[in-house]
Parts: sequence; structure tokens; C-alpha cells
Amino acid sequence: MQANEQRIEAHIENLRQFTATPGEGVTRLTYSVEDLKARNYIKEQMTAYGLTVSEDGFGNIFGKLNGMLEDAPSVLIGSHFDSVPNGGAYDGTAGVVVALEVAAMFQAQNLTPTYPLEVVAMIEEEGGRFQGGLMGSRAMLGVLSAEDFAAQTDVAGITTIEAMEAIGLNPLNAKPRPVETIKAFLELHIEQGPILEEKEISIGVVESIVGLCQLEVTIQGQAGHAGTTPMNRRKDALVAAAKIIAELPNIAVNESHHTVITTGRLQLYPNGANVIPEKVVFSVDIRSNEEVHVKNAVEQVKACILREHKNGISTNIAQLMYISPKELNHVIRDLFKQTSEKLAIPYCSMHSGAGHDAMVLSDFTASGMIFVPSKDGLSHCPEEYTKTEDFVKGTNILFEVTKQLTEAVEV
Ligand code: HGY
Ligand code: MN
Ligand code: MN
Repeated sequence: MQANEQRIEAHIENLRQFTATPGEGVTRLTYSVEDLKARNYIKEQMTAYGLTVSEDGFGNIFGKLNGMLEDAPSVLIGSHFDSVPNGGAYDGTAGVVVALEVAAMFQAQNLTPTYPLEVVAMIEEEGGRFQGGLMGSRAMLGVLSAEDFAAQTDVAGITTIEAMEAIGLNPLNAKPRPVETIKAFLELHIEQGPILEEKEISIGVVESIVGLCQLEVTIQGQAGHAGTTPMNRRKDALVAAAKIIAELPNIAVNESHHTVITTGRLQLYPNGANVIPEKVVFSVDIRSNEEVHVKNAVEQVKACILREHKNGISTNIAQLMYISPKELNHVIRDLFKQTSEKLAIPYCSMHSGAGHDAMVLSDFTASGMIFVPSKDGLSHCPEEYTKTEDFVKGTNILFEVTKQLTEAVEV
């Protein structure tokens, strides 16, 4: 059985509409009005495909197809449905759409699995609204405690709980999902890089995922008049921040070829053209494929920041998240490869430089990922694009591997 190209395309286009920045990419922040519209759409599709819909106390959405084994652990398939600001229509969302299509294929064939099948749409993987990222999967599995989840606030000081209640979600009884209720986790995701397109291959079987650390740095100086304050009497937070940020690429390059460091978010206070900056808050995203390089780079970044702690400038470093590099489940990787060969779909093995919910799930259950190509290697931007025919190939593989895992295959 083939995945339905029109259904996949329709879901992608319908979900693309739920954005706060129409015409300028997809901006769908967690617990926003756009989240609520996408949430309702996803739940409608889950119901249409015969799934029993539920939401946990963090806002993750589940659609369950019961298996013949009562109370057996589920094969979870899906991804996240939040986006970065002005992002693309495929990052995360495509993984949810493809999982919905797998459920539709089960329904079309009137399949009752032995183990339950669950489609999952997770919140706040990007960290676009609340700190850190991978929040839905970390909260679902207790890596982020319910207390720490409740304490998270966005830049306007709105807490996760307030934001949930604002769109009618019930944050009560927010508690982790028992790990023994999950048999395996599968995620299809866009590659977000150039490799598959350059190789002219539609499927990447992900072997490992990058380790990453996210810092939030606060530089505190002294506001002052831009015209009357002599240069030798200034405590300019932005100058100090600029010296630090300018040093980060050198730290990455000197650490290793696979080490990358990015400052993607920066807030300036009070942000007046004739006011010496009092405070700067900025992000530092540090990644590498080997843990030793991640740790080395983190230490060097922290030392670089502390070197600016002088002359009336003070610095503070908050570590929002640290997750070591992950190797994905060998059995599932082999199932993806064998199935690709059976369906005569060329594939290659890949390492992921992007972080994914699968790196959280993989600490608790057998987890696997497949990638499909990104046009021009672009992602986290409105130009993000993947051909539907590649989603059809990925869905066909995901459907077959999901069927095997909801039967007797042990992982
Ligand atoms: O940042 C990442 O790698 C992912 O897109 N959240
Ligand atoms: Mn993603
Ligand atoms: Mn992303």
C-alpha cells in the first residue's frame, strides 16, 4: 500500500496556515493561538483516522489505535508541531503529518495491531517561546520535572501554566508518562541540511544525533547618556557582549571540525539609540558530535564570558539544557535499512547536526529516525521545502517499520 500524496500535501498546506507571520514563514509558538488552531486540526485528523485522542498535562497530543494486547506498550510515531520564529512549514510538522498518514493507512487496511500504535504531536521542541527546547518530550518523560516545567516563563513573563490556561488546556495532573507504556519511538524529519539532495537520495537513516548545550548569558553594565558619558567611564553591556560573541566562532573552529556555536537570540535593554546599553541577554547554542568536544567548548565559552566580568561589568550564565550525543537504536536502524531495500528506495546512513525529540526518547525507549531531503539544505526559514514524493517514500517506509514494531519484533 502506498501513502496518499494528496492527503500529505493537504495536511502540510492546512497546517502551514496556522502562523502568526503569514507570508513570512511559519511562526507557531507553543500555547499560542496558532498552536491552538494546529492542535485542533491535528486532533480532528486523529479522530478521523480512528484514533482515540488525549493530551497530557503539558499539552502533548496523542492519538491511540488500540492493539490486541491489552495494556501493552505503544509504538509511538510523530514529532513536534511548534516552530521557530519565521520558520518553515516542514520542520517537525511533517513528522506529525506523516505519522497521521501512517494511521490513515492502518485504517484503510482495517489493521488491528498487536501492540498499540500512538501518533504523537509534541510541544516546544524548538524552545521558541520557553527556555531550552525539547520541552514537550523532556516533560513527558520526567527529564524536566513538572515543577520546573511550571516555573518556565516566556520573555513577557507569562508562565507555561498561564499560557496553557489561556488556550483552554488543563495543566492539572501534569505528570510524566510511565516509560513502560512506550515500546519504541519513530520520527520522520526533514534533514535540514544539504547531504541527501547532493547525493540525490530520498532517505537518510539516522545513526546518531549531535550533543548540545544551550546557555543564556546575561551581561549587566550601567545605562547612561550617550552624549555626556566619557568613553573611559562607561560600563557598556553591549560592548562586552560583542567581544564575547565575536570570540565564539574561533572557539568552535579550534575545538573540532564538527563543533558549532551560535548566538541566535539577543535582547538589549533599554534599547535606546542614545542610551548606553545597561543589560544584554543572549543565547549560546553549542554542539558537537562527540561529548568531549561539547564539554570542552562549553568550558571555553564560559571562560570567555568570565573574562569580561570586570570594570563594573558583571556576567551571569544560565545553562538551560545539556544533552549528550545520542546513538539511535540498532534494531530500528536495521529495520529502516531493510525496509528501504525491500521497497527499492535508495538510502544512506547519516548523523544529525540538528537536535530532535528522538534524542530525549532514546534515553528511555528504542528510538529511530529517518530523514527526507531539504531543498538547498535550507531550514528554520520560510524557504524550507521538501518534495511530497519524498514524504510518500518516507511514509511508506515508516508504515512498514511501524507495522513490524506493532507486531512481534522486539527492540
Ligand atoms: O535546534 C535544533 O536543532 C532543532 O531544530 N530544535
Ligand atoms: Mn525539528
Ligand atoms: Mn527545528
